[in-house]
Amino acid sequence: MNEDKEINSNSKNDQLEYYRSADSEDKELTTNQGVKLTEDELSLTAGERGPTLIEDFHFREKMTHFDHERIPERVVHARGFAAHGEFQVYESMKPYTKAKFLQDPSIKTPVFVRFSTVVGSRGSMDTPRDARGFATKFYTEEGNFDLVANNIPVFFIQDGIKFPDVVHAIKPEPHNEMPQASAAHDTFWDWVSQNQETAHMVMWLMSDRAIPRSFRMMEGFGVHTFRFVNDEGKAHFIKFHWKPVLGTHSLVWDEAQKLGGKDPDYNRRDLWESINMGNYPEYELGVQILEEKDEFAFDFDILDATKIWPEENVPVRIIGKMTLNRNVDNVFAETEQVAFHVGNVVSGIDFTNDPLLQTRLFSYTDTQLLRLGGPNFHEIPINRPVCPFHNNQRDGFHRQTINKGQVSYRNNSLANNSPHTVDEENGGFAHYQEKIDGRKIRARSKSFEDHFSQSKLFWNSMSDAEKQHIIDAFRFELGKVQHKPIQQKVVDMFAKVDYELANAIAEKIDVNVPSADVQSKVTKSSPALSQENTPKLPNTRKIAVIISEGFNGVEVKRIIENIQAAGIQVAILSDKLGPILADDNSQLASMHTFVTDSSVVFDAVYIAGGTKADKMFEKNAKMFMQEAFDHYKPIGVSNEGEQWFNQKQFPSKLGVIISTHQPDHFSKQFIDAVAAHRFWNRTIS
Ligand code: HDE
Repeated sequence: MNEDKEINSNSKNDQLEYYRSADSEDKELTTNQGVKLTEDELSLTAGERGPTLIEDFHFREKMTHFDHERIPERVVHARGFAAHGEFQVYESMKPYTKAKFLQDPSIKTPVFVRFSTVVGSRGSMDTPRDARGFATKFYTEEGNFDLVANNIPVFFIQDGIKFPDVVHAIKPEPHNEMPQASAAHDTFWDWVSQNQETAHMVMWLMSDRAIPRSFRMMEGFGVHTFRFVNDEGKAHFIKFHWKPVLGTHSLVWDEAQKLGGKDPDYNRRDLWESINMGNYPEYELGVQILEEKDEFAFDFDILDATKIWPEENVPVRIIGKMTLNRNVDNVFAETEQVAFHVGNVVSGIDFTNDPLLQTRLFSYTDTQLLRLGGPNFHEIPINRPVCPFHNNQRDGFHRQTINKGQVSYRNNSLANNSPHTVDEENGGFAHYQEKIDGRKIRARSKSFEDHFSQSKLFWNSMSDAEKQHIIDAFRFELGKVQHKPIQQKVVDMFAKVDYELANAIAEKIDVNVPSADVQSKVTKSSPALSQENTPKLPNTRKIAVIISEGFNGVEVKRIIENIQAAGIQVAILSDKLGPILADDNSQLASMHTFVTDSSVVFDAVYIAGGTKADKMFEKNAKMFMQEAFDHYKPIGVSNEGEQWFNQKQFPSKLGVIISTHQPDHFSKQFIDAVAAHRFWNRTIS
C-alpha cells in the first residue's frame, strides 16, 4: 500500500478509507461468515417453550463476539479522546534536523492526536485535577514520529524505575478502589513527601494548568530533552512545545468538580463539537534549541525531566502549525487502538540520556503487547505508517499481511538479500554517535539534586489569583488526607519552596506552622509560565443568552449577530424549549433550558430579559447567575435582565457589562469581556 505515492495531508485518510466498513444501511444481515439471516431476535429452541439449542451458530457467534468486546484499558491515560489533522512546518529546519517532514513548508503531514487524563479509568470524568496527555502521531514519508507529550512541562520523577510507584500511589487505593481520578488521598501525598523530586510537578498539578478549559486551550510539552541531528551529523539538544493559538485557559476548581457530574464528557464534547462546526483547533509547534557546548551552562541538568528550560533564557522558536480538522469515525478503532511510543522517531530526531526518557523507551511497546494482544498492532489501520514498510518479521497473533515468498531471513541469497539495508545518506536511521564512557552504577548525578529552585521560580511567576488557586488546591487535596503526619510532612516540604505558601496551607488544615528559614532563595520569575500572559481571544467561546417571552427583539438580535460575528457560539436558553416570542412578534428558538444545562457548561452569560422574565429569573436564573458570577465569568445584562441583576446586589460589577441601549457598544464590551476569559479579581463574597 502507498508504495510509490507522495505523502500529503490526505494520505492517512485515504489509507483508512480502505478499511472502513461499507455503510450497513439497506444491507442484508449476515453472520461474520457471510450467511444471510432470517431472524435476529429469537434464539433457536426446541419448541416454543423448550431448551435453547447449542447448534444455533448465529446466537453463539453474536454472544461470543460481545463477550470479548473489551480490551484492557491503558494502565495510565485510560480516558482519552482523539482527532485527525495535519501539520505544516513554517520554514525549513534543515540547519538543525534532517527529518523530512520538517524541511518543506509546502508539505502537509497527516497527524492523529489523542488527548487524555492520566489517573482516571476510561469511564471517568474529563475534568479532574490531573495532567493531560497530548500525544501526536505524525505519519511522515520516513515513518511514524510520535511526540508523546503532556500539558505540564515537567514530571514527578527523574528516573522511570519509580514510575510504577508514583502511579500506584496516585491511582485509587487498592483496598477500596477510592478515590476515582483524584490525587486527593493519603497514598499520593505520602509518596510526594517521601520523594521530594516531585515538588516542581506538584506545583504545576496544584495550579490551574491541571484543570484546562479545553483541549484546544492547553499547551503541550515533550518534557524530555531530545536531539535534532542534521545531515552533517551535527546535533543540538531540543525541547518540544505545542502552543495553542487560542491561548492557555483553565476552569475554576469548583466548576471542574461540578462539570464532572453535569457533563463528564465536557472536554471531549468541546473538541468533537468544535471540529464538527469547523472551529479547527490549532497549535503551533515550538522548539527550544541548545548547542551541545551549552550542555552544562545552566544551574540545572538538562537531562533532568523535573526541570524546564525557562523560555526567557532559551526562547521557544515557533516552527510550524498543526490543525485538527476531522473527527474519528469510530472511537474504539481509532482512539482506543492507537498505540503511541516515545521511541517512534524518524531520522533527524534522536534521544538523550535523560533517565526518564530511557525507561519510557521500554514501556510503551511492552504495554501495547498486552493491551492490543500481540506483536502485530502496527498493522491496525490507525497505527500503520503511510509510507511502505518491509522486513522479515512474520506471524504472531492477528497478522494481517500475507507476506509472499520463500524467504523471511537475512542474510539470504535466494532473494538477493532483500529487503536490503539503506545507508544514512539515503535515509537509513543512524543513531547519534554519542561517546559514552562510564561505570555501571545505580546512582544519580549531583546535578539532579535541587528540587526546589524551579518550584520557587514557578511560584514567583504566578499572578496573585493563580497563587491563591494553588493555595486553595493544596488545602483541598491535603484536607482530604487522613493521616496528620503526612499533611505535616507535605507542608514542611513545600516550606522549602515558599514560606507564605506553606503557611497559608498549614493555617487551614490544622498542622504546625512550618519553618520560615528553609525556603528557596530564588527571586527570579518567568512570565511565560503565567496564564495571565497568554493570548486572549473570544473565538469559539460558548455563551448562554437567557431570554423570556417579550424580550427586546431588535436589540437582542443585533447583539447576537455581533457576538456571532466575533466567532462566539450562542446558545439560547429559556425556561422551555422551542420558539420564544419577542416584543416585536419575532422569535428565537430556545435549544436549552435551566433543566438541560447549567452555567458551568458556558463561558459567559448574557441575560437579555423579557417582559415575563421576573418569575422565571427568580425561580431559575438566580442559581445560574450566582454560579457564573462565582466562577468569575463575564456577564452581560440588558433590559429586564439588568433590572433583575441590580436587585440581586452582587458584591462586584467587575466583568459585568451593562447595556446602554446601544447594542453595538454593548456587544463590543461584552466580546472583550468574553475574550478576557475570567475576572479573577472580582470580589465574589
Ligand atoms: Fe507515559 N505511558 N510514561 N508519559 N504517556 C503511557 O503507554 C510511561 C510520561 C504519556 O494517548 C503508557 O500506551 C513511563 C511522561 C501519554 O495513548 C505507558 C513513564 C509523559 C500517554 C507509559 C511515563 C508521558 C502515555 C500507558 C516514566 C509526557 C498516553 C498506555 C518513565 C512527556 C498516550 C500506553 C495515548 C501512556 C509509560 C512518563 C506521556 C505505561 C514508564 C513524562 C500522553 O507505557
